[in-house]
Amino acid sequence: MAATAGGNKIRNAKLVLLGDVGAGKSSLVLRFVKGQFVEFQESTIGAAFFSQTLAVNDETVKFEIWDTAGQERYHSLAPMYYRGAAAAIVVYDITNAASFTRAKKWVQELQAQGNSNTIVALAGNKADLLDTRKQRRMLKRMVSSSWKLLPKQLPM
Ligand SMILES: Nc1nc2c(ncn2[C@@H]2O[C@H](COP(=O)(O)OP(=O)(O)OP(=O)(O)O)[C@@H](O)[C@H]2O)c(=O)[nH]1
Ligand SMILES: [Mg+2]
Repeated sequence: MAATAGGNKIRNAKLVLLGDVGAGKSSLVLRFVKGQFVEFQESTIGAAFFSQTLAVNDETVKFEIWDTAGQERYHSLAPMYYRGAAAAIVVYDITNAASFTRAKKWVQELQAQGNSNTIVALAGNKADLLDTRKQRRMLKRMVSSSWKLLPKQLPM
């Protein structure tokens, strides 16, 4: 932890995003860091680094964000990014069951190989596309299984 000129404490927090290709990891980061959305976001190669500083109570938190690539060929790089992370956000596309299956695998990998202090959150993305009853039913099933998947890490 460091102190700013104004005496505020700065806490660095490593944050990693994991998830299937096209789930929307880069889009979530872009929204968080720049407040923007790009309809045709390019697929990430390897990983991309961003940072964002937020005031939280009397502290300033500097998020050091690793936006990883979902393509399978980059899988072996992932431990480098989630190692030592304060939090991992596992992203899936709520309209895509395969991306949820992939998200479960990421959670299992984090539980098996990650640091036990890392807070793991599951983020269902693309809520704007949830427009049919079939998709709503699918999401309900996904959410109920994520409760079983993350009994401790997901305070809902
Ligand atoms: N409708 C809709 N589209 C989204 C949303 N989030 C992302 N997308 C679109 O989904 C596509 C994939 O998004 P990305 O952010 O590149 O996904 P990614 O998880 O970073 O993918 P990789 O880098 O390949 O692992 C892009 O065309 C985005 O514009 C969302 O909330 N709603
Ligand atoms: Mg990306």
